[in-house]
Amino acid sequence: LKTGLSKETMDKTLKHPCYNKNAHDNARIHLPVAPICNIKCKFCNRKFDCQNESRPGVTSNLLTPEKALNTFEYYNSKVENLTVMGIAGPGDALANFDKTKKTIQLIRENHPHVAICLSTNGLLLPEYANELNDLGVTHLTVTINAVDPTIGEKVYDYIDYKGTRLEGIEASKKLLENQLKGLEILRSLDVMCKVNIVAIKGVNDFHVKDVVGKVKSLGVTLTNIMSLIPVKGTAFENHESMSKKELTKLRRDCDMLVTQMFHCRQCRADAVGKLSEDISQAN
Ligand code: CLF
Ligand code: SF4
Repeated sequence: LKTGLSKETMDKTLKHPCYNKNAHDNARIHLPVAPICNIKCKFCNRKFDCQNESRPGVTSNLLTPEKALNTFEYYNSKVENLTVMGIAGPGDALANFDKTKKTIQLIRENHPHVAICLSTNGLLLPEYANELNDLGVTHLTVTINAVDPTIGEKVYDYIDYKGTRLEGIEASKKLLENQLKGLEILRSLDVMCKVNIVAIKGVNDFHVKDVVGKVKSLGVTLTNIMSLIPVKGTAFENHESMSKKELTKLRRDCDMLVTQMFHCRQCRADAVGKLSEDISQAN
């Protein structure tokens, strides 16, 4: 565990099925309130959910913050041990800050025992890190696919930042700068952090260990390496994915540096239940 966390955040971490594999009987719900994204990953087809935290190929129904609270309450009465509310898209949680904020406030007011979990590409993290902590966010995932902009350039097409579109190396430099700055700020706050990495064969797979080492130096104590799932209509449409064996080997190698998740399900942005159940709100 990260140091400097409050007892409340540590207790919530124990009941968080992604952060603690022993919490397999605890459930999480993703509330899909964040449609917009402010970057373009080359593996993403925006017809689907954010691949930084989700399995592609399915789209979630969008909810307003008020509907999200109703949805939470509906599932809270049906699903046992619902201890985590996550916002994981379908776009980026922070690129839709007003909706994300309102949803957090509604859940916090009505269900203070629930851990609040976000996932983001990190572009706006320096701007919002302190406010997220004040809002009561306890868990935050940043997806970082490269810590070398020349590799990042092969993963990202562009970013939209403060009204300007940056492309190529400029985009990956700025994104990386903000991701690392964001993690640095979170280090001193009461937020448990995780870094997700999408491993792409021949593009960044050989570099994943460097990403893990870098975020370790910023105090991150858990990382989650996921395999690229090639999606139609993207630059990686016909790209070969890593085999299960290759992914396990990479995770094991990196586990020497930082604790790895071995049980990620690449959930949808509207997943609900235990990680083992694999259901969505559309089912
Ligand atoms: Fe959701 Fe992500 Fe929070 Fe978990 S998922 S926002 S940390 S509550 Fe979990 Fe799903 Fe893997 Fe994500 S299994 S894709 S790691
Ligand atoms: Fe797509 Fe997510 Fe990347 Fe945005 S951050 S481009 S939604 S994969």
